[in-house]
Formats: sequence, C-alpha cells, structure tokens
Amino acid sequence: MSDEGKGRLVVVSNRIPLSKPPAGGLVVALDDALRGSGGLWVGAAEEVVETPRDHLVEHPADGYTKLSFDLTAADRNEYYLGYSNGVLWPLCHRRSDLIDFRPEYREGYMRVNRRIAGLLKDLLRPDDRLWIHDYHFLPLAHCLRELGVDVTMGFFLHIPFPTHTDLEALSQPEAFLQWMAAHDLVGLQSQSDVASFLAAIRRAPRGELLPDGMVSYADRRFRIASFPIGIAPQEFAEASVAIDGSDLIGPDRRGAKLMIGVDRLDYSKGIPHRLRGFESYLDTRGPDMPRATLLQIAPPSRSEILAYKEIRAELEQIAGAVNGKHAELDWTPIRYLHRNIPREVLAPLFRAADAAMVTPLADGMNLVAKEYIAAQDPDNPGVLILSRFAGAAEQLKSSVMVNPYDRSQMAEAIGRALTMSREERRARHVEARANVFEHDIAEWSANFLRALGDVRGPGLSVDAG
Ligand code: GDG
Repeated sequence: MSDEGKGRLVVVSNRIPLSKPPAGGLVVALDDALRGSGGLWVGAAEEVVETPRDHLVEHPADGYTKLSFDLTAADRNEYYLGYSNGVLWPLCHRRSDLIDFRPEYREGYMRVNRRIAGLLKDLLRPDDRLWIHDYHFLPLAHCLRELGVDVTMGFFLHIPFPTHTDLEALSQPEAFLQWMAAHDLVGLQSQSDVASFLAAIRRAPRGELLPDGMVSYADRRFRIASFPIGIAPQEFAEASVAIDGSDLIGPDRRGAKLMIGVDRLDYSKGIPHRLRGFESYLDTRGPDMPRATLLQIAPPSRSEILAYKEIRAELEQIAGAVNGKHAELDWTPIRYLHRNIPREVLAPLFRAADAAMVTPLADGMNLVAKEYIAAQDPDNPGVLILSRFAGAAEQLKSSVMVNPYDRSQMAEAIGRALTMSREERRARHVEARANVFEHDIAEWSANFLRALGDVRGPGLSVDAG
C-alpha cells in the first residue's frame, strides 16, 4: 500500500485523540495509517500551562506515538480563539463581518506556529511525510521551510477555501497563498474550493497555473486537488440499529413527523435560518400537510467567543417564539437540546427521523449529511434536505437541495420531504448511499496519502512498488 513506505507519517492537528477507544471517523482512518508507518500524531495539549515546555510531551498510544505541544492561556486566547476561530473561521465561512482583528491575535498565531515548527524540526527525519490538518496551522509548513526542513509536506483544509474577495479582508492577503505554497500538496474538500484557490492564484502577480493540477507561486511548485472527506459508514449503519431511536423520543409529538438537525452551535451551520424555514412551513401548512417536530441537537462550541454567545441567544429566542406560536398540548414543534448527545444515541435518532435538515450557510463538507444517509433503513429511508452551500452537495446530488436563505423554499422542501412517496425516497437514497459507502474515510486518507507520496516525483514516491 502507498501509505506504508519507509518514511514515517507525521500528522499535525489541533487535537490529538487521547480518549480510548478512538471516537470514529478521522481518528480511525489516521490511526490505521499511523500504525502502518510507526508514525507520530502531534496536537495541542488539553490544559494550558504557565510556561510552554521546549519539547513535545509523549502520551501513551498503541502502535504509534502521540505528542502534544503546550499552550499558555495567552496562546489559547490569541492563537486558538482569536486568530483561528475569530479571524480565519469567519473569513473562510463568508462572514468577514464577524472578524475580530487584533494585532495580538495574528502575533499569537504566528508565535505558536513558529514554536511548533521549532519543535517539529528536531523530530523530523528526511524521509518522513508530514500531513498538516486545518486552519490552525496555515503557516506551519512555511515556518518549517524557513528553518530549512525539506520533508514532503501535505495540507488538508477541512473548511471552505476563501474566495478572492474574502481573502482581501485579511490585513496581509498575500500571506495566505505564500503559506499554502510551502506545501507539496494542498487538499481541499470540494471542486468549488479548488476553483476558489485557482482563481486566487490566477489573480496573484506571482502565481501561475501549470498543467496537471500543479500550481506555482513565487519560487514554489505544488499540487492542489480536492479530496472530499467521508465517514465510516458501516460503523454508523450498525450503531443505527443497535437501539430503536423512536423509543428514545417522548410522547409529545402525536401524529407528527420527525425531522432532525445536528450541528455544533456555530453560525456557519445556518440553524436560525433552519428554524425560520421550519416556522414558515408551520405558518403556511395546509390541512393535508403533516405536523412535524424538529429535533435540533446543538452542542456548545467555542462559547467564549461573542459571535457564538449571540447565535445561542438568537436560537433560544426563535425556538421559544416558534413553540409559543405553534405548540399544542400534545405537540412541541421544536425540541432544542443544547448539549452533546452520545454517538450511540445519535445514529438511532437519525434512523428514526423522517427527514434531516442539513442547511449550513457555508461548510467544508458536513459529515452529518453523510451520517444521516448511512443510518437510514434502505427499504424505508428518510429524506435529506441539504444546503447547496455544503461541500457534501457536490456528492449527495439526490438530496432535496435548498438555499437556506430562502425561507419559502425551505418550507416547500420540508413539505416535499415529509410527503414524498416511498418509491421516490428509495430512489434518492440508493444513489446517496452508494456515494457515502463507496467514498468513505478510509478511501479519503488513502487517496490523500497516495497523492502525497507521488507529488515529488517517482524518486521520492512511497508508492515505489
Ligand atoms: C469540520 C468542517 C467538515 C455533532 N453534534 C454531536 C456530534 N456531532 C458530530 C457529528 C459529526 C461531527 O460532530 C461534525 O462534523 P461536521 O462535518 O458536520 O462539522 P464540523 O465540526 O464543523 O467539521 C466540516 C469536517 O470538519 C470534516 O472535514 O465536514 O465541513 O466544518 O460527526 O455527528 N457527535 C456527538 N454528539 C453530538 O451532540 N456524539
């Protein structure tokens, strides 16, 4: 296999999975690849410290090494909450209006990335392959190159790539492309992300598109491609039948169809728009249209950041108002849970739901869409209502596609989903299911690692056989 070459795989991501057993998805996929190469997984320590140590700290792991770097309270505030989640997250999710620019955020971001580069430099061997994940580490490869590190470096961005106009909202927009150019391979979620990237390169004075997906920027040449991330569908399908999801939901929904939404409480997920669309459905529902309950699970996320506090308040206000207007003695239209629900419970709930609403305003991929599909009974499947702004929309084309900003379209989609014939539901599901099962997380990591192995030409390829 291509990911079992002689060099080690070294993964860098914001979090290292310290819990056992690993909690599905990315963790499982990388676990295999890391074991295969005796590799390393590097991420942030869970607790902040007063003074960061000058070495990585090793944690017990089976088959490969898990290492953490320290963060101080100031690092967490400036690098993690400030620049990563207060500047880059809104920038990449088309919410430049929410960006909180403070010089100390950018300084903290660069300081932490430089520090990690220094720690990695001492650790890396010439034949290692480095796989960096996500927006917390955009400049890491660049910092490593500045220190003279020459290993093969790949980067995967889990969130949307900003458009050219979005990039202009940064104080130093050209830095973004320069950082990207330090890698040998840049992986993005969707074709639309690749198009945004190429458009930015085309406009950059020092950028050039070369044949075969190669790009040059300043003195660097690298490859860019989309690698749409998947899930572990079999695992989810099995969990979905372990218990009966409809037994888990109380009786106050007599005669109502069940719809589900599951998202970290994040403004990019379009939860208020979803509730508004649902409200429109309830407002305009004719006598022949079914009652419906929307079960919205939204665990807390980044709650120290103002925009997240505000979205929470907004959601609570809308849910209260819609329930006040439409609830009856035996029916609560919106059931909103602001907490984390165990995975073993989520999958059966997905299976019990007649429809899922996955309606982000911007989303790299959106795994919930794929998990909902994997959890369905193929004989009597539910319907996925999917935003055209989720990366998953490029793959799950048989979903009921919506523009989440258009309330009446959302209401119409809900009506359609809840009254759809079994035949049509099956036909749509078969297509989506094939995609989710075929393009799973194992295929995703194998494809990325193969491309990373090939990117420096046959001489350096780990796929030499
Ligand atoms: C980023 C990108 C991209 C959610 N609530 C609960 C819970 N979840 C699980 C879901 C799903 C995961 O969290 C969320 O993944 P998403 O893909 O939907 O969204 P992000 O967290 O924003 O992830 C995204 C992803 O990276 C991967 O590349 O798809 O676009 O933004 O697995 O099921 N899990 C449990 N309880 C909850 O309450 N157990």
